[in-house]
Amino acid sequence: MYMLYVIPGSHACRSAILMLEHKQVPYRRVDVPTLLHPLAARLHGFDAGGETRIAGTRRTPAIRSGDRLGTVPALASHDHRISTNRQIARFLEDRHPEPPLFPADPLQRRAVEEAERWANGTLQMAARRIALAWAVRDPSAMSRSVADGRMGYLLYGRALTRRLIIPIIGRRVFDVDPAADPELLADLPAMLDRIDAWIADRILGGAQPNAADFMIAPSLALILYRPDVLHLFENRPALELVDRLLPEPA
Ligand SMILES: N[C@@H](CCC(=O)N[C@@H](CS)C(=O)NCC(=O)O)C(=O)O
Repeated sequence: MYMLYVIPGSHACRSAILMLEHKQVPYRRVDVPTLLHPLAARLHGFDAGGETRIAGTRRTPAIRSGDRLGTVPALASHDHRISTNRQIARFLEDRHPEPPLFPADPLQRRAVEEAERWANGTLQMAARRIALAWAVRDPSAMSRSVADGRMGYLLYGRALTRRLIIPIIGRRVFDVDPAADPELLADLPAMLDRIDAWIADRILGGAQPNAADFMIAPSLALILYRPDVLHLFENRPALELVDRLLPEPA
C-alpha cells in the first residue's frame, strides 16, 4: 500500500492524486500541516527531488530551505521514497504500466514531456502566485472563497487561519505583493493560449489523460478559485480540460 504525503488543497499534490487515481492503485493519503510540510517530508525520508524553484525572479530563503528539506507530493512504498510529480509519474509508469501516463510513440511522448516540464517549471509557480496575490490583496474574501472548491479547501480548514497565514505565505515564501497582481494576471492569457494550442494539437486533452494533463489541470483549478479571473477562461478548451478532470463541486 502506497502512502501519499500532501498538504490540503495543494495543486501540486492534486497532480499526484490524479495520477494515482488514473492508475487505480490503492494508496493512503496523509495530510501534513501546511508550513511544516518540508520538515515532515524530510523526517519521512524524502527530499525535494533536486528541484530549484523560483518565485518570479527570486529564490526566497523559504524556497531555498524547502528545496533543501523536501516537498510534497511525496510517495512512499515499502522500499522507496519518491518526491516530485515528475518522479512520481515515472515511478508509477514503471510499476503500473496500464493505463499509461505517457504515449508509447516517442515523438508524442517528447511533446507530452515538454508540456509537463513547462507545467512544472512555469505554470505551477505562476498559478500559486496568482492565487497568493489575491490572498495578499484581499485576505478576507480569499479566506471565504477557498473554503471549498475543485480541490477542496485550500491549505487550512479554519477560515481565520487561512486569512492570517496564507497572505504571509504569499509575501514571505513566494515573494508576492499586491502590486504584483496586474503583472501576474497579464501573463495568464498567453499561458492559456499555450495550453489551448497543445489541446488543438492533441498533446493535451485526449480521451486518455496523460502526465501533462494531470500537471496542468490542478494549476488551472487553483487559479479558478479566484472569481475575478473566470472571464479569461470563457470558451477556452483549457476550461473544458479542468472541468473534465477537476469539476467544480455541485
Ligand atoms: N514541482 C514539484 C514541487 C511541488 C511543490 O512545490 N510543492 C510545495 C507544496 S504545493 C512544497 O512542498 N513546498 C515546500 C516549500 O515551499 O517549502 C512537484 O510538482 O512535485
